[in-house]
Amino acid sequence: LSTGTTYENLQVTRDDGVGIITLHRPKALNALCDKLMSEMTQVIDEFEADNDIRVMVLTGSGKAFAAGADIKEMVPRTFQEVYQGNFLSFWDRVAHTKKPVIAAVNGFALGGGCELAMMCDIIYASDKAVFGQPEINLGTIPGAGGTQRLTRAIGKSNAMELVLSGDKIKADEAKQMGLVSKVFPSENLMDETMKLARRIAAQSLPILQMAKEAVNKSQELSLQEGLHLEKRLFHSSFATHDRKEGMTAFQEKRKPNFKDE
Ligand code: CO8
Repeated sequence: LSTGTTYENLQVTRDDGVGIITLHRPKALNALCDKLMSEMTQVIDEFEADNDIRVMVLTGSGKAFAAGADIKEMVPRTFQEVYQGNFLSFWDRVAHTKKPVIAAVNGFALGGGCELAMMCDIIYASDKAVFGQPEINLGTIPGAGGTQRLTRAIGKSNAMELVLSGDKIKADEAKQMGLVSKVFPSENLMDETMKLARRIAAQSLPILQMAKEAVNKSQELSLQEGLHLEKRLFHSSFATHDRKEGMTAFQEKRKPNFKDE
């Protein structure tokens, strides 16, 4: 990442191999306007290509993670424009990152904000987080995974209730449904997220990527195909230095020295 690059809608920092992207558009609760999303795509491309970055963290500033797509920007758009221009098609960049991504949801994660969090690999939430797919109140439906990723995460009845009613849920309910993996007091959220990020960053990157690929494919493949892919990736790990090192270190009762090879 070119040092000193400033973004209109993001704060970008690096810490110990962890690349942190903070959505920062305070006047609109970090609503996802086109500019914000293209800036985020650019930063993710740079982090992906940067050998010093091993894990990414996505969070929001102030009382929101992201309050959704920018409604004011969408008001005048026509069907022809959004269909022919394939509106939102590039907004899923984060879902295609090979490096692990943790969402630290500190406040509102609504509509596209909830969908963005679900594109990440792990969701940690603060006790102030609020999740929902309120698009139905705007006369539209979720457009970036709110009917698909959400249903896989929390089951049909829960997802249907949120999508049809537009109701919001708090962090503890989201945890109970399996949408988020842990909830922390808001002042501890970033510390806890960074602890996890650093622990993940200390592992072998190619092995992390195999694990991530295998878990993600469970959302798309049949059980037989998924088990087959898992087995092949497991076999592939035996082609690496780090697999040999990890098992040898266990045998020798010492810490492994992974080399990403
Ligand atoms: N778009 C544009 N501006 C917004 C948005 C938004 N989504 N959310 C909040 N803002 C603005 C408000 O208009 C307000 O600006 P102003 O002061 O200029 O009027 C400012 O942010 C502060 O908001 P509020 O005064 O409303 O703050 P409150 O604390 O009273 O309420 C809420 C917070 C409950 C979050 C409320 O702002 C709200 O309901 N926001 C809209 C939530 C919503 O409906 N989101 C879904 C949007 S549709 C969508 O996301 C489609 C998904 C497409 C895919 C995206 C791919 C990643």
